[in-house]
Amino acid sequence: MAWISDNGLAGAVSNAGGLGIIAGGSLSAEELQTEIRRTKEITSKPFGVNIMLLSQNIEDQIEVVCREKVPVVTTGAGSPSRIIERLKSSGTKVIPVVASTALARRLEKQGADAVIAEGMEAGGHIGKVTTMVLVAAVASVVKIPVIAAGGIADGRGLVAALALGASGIQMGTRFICTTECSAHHNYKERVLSSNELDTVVTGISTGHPVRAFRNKLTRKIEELERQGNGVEAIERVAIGGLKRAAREGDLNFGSLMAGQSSGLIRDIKSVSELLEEIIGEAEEVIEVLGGIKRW
Ligand code: TUI
Repeated sequence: MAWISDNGLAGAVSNAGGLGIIAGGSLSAEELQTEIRRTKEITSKPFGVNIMLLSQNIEDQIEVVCREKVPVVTTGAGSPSRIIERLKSSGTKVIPVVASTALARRLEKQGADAVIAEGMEAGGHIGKVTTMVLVAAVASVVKIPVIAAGGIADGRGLVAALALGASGIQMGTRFICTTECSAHHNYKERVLSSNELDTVVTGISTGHPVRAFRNKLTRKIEELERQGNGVEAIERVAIGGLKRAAREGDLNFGSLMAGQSSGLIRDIKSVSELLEEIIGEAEEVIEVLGGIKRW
């Protein structure tokens, strides 16, 4: 969640018992170091950094992560094969996002500590398989823990993920609507007012599918794709879009990346209240399910 998940949000999630993740995005080494050090001031609990594998800065980011002894790295938008060993040798646990069983199997062999099986309900860069199918499929083929992601925003989703064989969940969109999230008010309001049909996937024709709220930017990208334009033309209109959305609150030409779970999100609350609520809901669902008998 580039430009969204910073030290304030990551620190709050770790303090509340989750594993807060700082978005590496396209941060420079210095910027990432600042984020990491501020997170360490907020929390003494483990936290992580996400390395987005399409970023230009990943070599610099890896150096900082190793130097700062960051406990966990998650990766996204590609295969982290070439960076696993370096991270592991500095004591960092590596948890890649996978969008297929093939990659999950390969990364388990290469030493991944767990995998995040992220379905196409998620926001931002996505794969092709739904969470319901991907989590079950990945959990069937690896022995390392599987974390479910994509479309999960409440206790019902948590229990469903556990039923599919996951050991835990990752949430992105739900954390936008927390008091500790620094995203622009307009972004939060867009999540709150949306329903499950308000996101669209652009970029399929270029091989970089991205889910975001439908707006003037996504319509422009769709038009460019229809006309057969390639990555460069699309990048020209999309560049800086995430920052425009998250920092300036530009609802028209910002890239408001969000998952389909935005249709489930109805309030802004603190991270600790949110995690308490989700666990409470999950406990209730488990109790009801425990009472269901075969007829
Ligand atoms: O990475 C994400 N979400 C992102 S990255 C991002 S920045 C961006 N902006 C514009 C275009 C592209 C990226 C915004 N949101 N989520 C994790 C994720 N990883 N979802 C899906 C995947 C994935 C997909 C394919 C991981 C591995 C993979 O492997 C393909 C292969 O090469 O085997």
